Amino acid sequence: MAEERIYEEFEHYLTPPSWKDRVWEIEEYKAFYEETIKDKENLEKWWAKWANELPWFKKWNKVLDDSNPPFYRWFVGGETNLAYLCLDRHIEEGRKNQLALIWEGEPWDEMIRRPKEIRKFTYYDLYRRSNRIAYALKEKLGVKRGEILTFYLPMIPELPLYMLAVQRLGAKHSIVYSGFSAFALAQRAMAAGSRIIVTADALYRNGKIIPLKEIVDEAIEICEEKGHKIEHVIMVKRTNRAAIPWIKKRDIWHHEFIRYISENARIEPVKLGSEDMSYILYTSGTTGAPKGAQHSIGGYAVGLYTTMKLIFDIKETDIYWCAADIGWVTGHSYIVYGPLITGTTTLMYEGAPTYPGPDRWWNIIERYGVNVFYTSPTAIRMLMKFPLDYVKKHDLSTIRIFHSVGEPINPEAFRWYYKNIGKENIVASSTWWMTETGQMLTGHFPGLGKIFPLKPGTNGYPLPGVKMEVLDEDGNPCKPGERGYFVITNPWPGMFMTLYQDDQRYIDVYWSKFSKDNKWRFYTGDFAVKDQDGYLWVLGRADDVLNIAGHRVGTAEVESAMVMHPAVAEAACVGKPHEIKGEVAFVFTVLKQGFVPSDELVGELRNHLRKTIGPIVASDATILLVDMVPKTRSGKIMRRLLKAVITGQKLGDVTTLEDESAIKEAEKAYEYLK
Ligand code: 6R9
Repeated sequence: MAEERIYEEFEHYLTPPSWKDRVWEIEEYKAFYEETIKDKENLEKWWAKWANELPWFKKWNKVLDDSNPPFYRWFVGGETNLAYLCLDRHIEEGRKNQLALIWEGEPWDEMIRRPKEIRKFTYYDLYRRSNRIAYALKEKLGVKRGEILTFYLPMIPELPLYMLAVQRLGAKHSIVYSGFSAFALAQRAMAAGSRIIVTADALYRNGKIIPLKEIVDEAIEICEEKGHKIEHVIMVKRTNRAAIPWIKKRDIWHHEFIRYISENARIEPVKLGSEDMSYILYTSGTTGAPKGAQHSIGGYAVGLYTTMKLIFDIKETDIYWCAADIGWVTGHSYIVYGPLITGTTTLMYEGAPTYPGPDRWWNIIERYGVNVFYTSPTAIRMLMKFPLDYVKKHDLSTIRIFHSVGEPINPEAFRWYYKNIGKENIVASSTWWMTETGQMLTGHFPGLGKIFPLKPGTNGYPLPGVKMEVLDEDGNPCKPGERGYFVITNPWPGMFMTLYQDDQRYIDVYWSKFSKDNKWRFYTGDFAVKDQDGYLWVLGRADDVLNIAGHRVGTAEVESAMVMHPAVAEAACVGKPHEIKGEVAFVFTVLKQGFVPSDELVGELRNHLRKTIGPIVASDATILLVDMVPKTRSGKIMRRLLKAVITGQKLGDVTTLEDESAIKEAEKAYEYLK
C-alpha cells in the first residue's frame, strides 16, 4: 500500500551536524508538546508567556474567551496596535537605527551585476514615512478608524508603508494580489466596501512592464455599474510609462499626495482592542465567491511573534527573506507583520526568480547574506530544473534555516535544497498553515533550542499549544499511517475571527463538518496522515484525492512520485472516471529541459510509478506529456481545470489562473491523445 511505502522509505531522518548535540528524543519532545495542550490552563499559560514578551498599551484580562464558540477571542481586554508593535516600540526601545527593510527592484544593471534600485529602510525610516502617509490619509481623505482601504500594489516598499499607515489610524486593509484581474479586484473592493484604492502605474516582472492603472480603471467601472463608488485612487509612480489614463479629482499620485505633508508629521497609533480587526484578506477559494478572512490584532501579533521565534529562530541580527508576494497571506504575515514585530531585517524583492537569470535568488542570498529563507515548493521545483552551476557559483553559506510553505513538499525537492542550498547543515521543514489560520501551525522548532530529526516531505509537528487530529469520515481519530481529514481541535491566537460580514458561512465552511457534542473542531479542507512518530504529512486538499478501486491516493503523492524520476520537472495528477475502478490517475507531466518526449519514456514513467507508488495507481494511469501545467498566480496547480479538460466539463472560474496557454495546451494534448 502507498502509505507503508512512503513512511518506510523516508524513515531516514536527517540531522544537521551543527545541531547534533541539540536533538530531542521524540518521546522527550512529545512530552514537552503534550504539556502545552494538556488543558485550558496550560494552553493559556503557553500563549501568555509569548504575549508577555510583547509590549501592550493595556494588558489583557483574559487570555482566551471561549464562551461563544466558534467565535474565539484572544487576549480580551488587551489594547495594542500593529503599527505600534512593528515600529514605535522598537524606536522607544532604542532600535531606531536597526535595518528594518531591504528592497530591490527588478531592472538590472549588468555593469555592477545587481539591480539598478536598492532601497534600505531603518525602523526609524519606516516610522517616519508611514506616519507621513497616515497623516495624509487622515487629513486629506478623512480616513477613520474602521474604514477598509483596498490595496492593489506590486512588490514595492510603498505597500508595507501603506499597510502600516492604515494600522496606525485603526483603519484596515484588504490587499488584492497585483496579478488578479479587474473583475476579481472589483468584486473584492465592493465586498470590502472600500472607497479608496491604492495602486501603482505599473510593475516590473520578467523584463516587462505590466500596467496596473488600466486594470484599476476597469475594476472601478465594474464597481460603478453595480452602484459602488470608488472616490479616490492613489497611485505610486513605479515606472516611466507615459499616457497613463487619468480622472481628475479621483486620481492622485502618491508623491503629490504627501508632497505638502511635513516629514515630521506624526499620528499617535490608535489604541485598539486586541480582538478588533486588523485586516481582511480574500482567499483564493476553489469554488464560490471569495471568502474574506478577518484577522485580529492582539492574537494575530502573538501568533506571528511566537512562530517567528520558534520556527524561524529569528534574531535581530538576521537577514530574513520570505520570497512570497505580499498579496498572499504568507506575505502579510511573514514579509511584513511577523518580521517587523520581532525587530529583524526583512527583505523583499520585485520581479521573478528566473530574471535576469535563473540565479536571481541565489544572487540575492549571496549579496545580503540571507540567514533565514522561506519559499514555496513550486519555486524550488522550478529552480531545480536549471543546471546546478547557477547555484554553485554563489556563496549561500549564510543560510541557517530554510522552510517551505503553500503545498506539500515532495521529498525529492526537499533533499535537493537541503543538499545544494543548505549544504546538509540547515534546519528545514514544510510549515503548514492557511489564510484562515493567520500563522504557521506546523514545522520544526529550532527556536526551542533543540530540534527533532528532520524527515524529508513531512510537515513536522504541530506547534506547541496547537492540537491537530487526523479524523475519518465519522470524526474518529485515524490510526498512525492512515489517511484522514486534517482538523484543528483547539483555538490558536493567530486564527481568523470570522468571514467578513458572514458569520454563518464561517460556521458552515469550517466548523460544521466535524464539530459535535459541544466540541468545536476546525476543518482545514486538507487530507493528512500522522505517522507512527506523530509527524504530520499533509497530502493536499481533500478534494484533490483520488479513489482508485477503493484505495485513496493523494494527487500530491502521485506527483511527488513522478518528480522523483530524473526526467520529470513537474506533474499534476487528477482523477479520471473509470467504469470499473471508479477513478484512475491521469498525470499531466512536464519534462526537464533536454528530455525528448517518446513512447518509451512514457512507458518508463509508468514503470516508475508502479515502482514508487504501486500498481494500484500505475496500471490504468494515463501519463500525458505537456509543456506546462495550469497554476494559480500563487503557484498552486489548478487540478480542477485539468479535471474539467479530461471530463469534458466547463472550466468554470479561471480568475486565479496564471497563464491561460497552459490550459489550451492541456486541451490540445488531450484531444491528440483521444
Ligand atoms: C499559507 C498558505 C492553504 C492551503 C492548505 C494546504 C496548502 C499550505 C502547506 C500546504 C502542505 C504545507 N498548504 N502549506 N500543504 N504542506 N506546508 O499557503 O495559505 O494560500 O490559504 O493555502 O495550502 O492545502 O489548505 P493558503
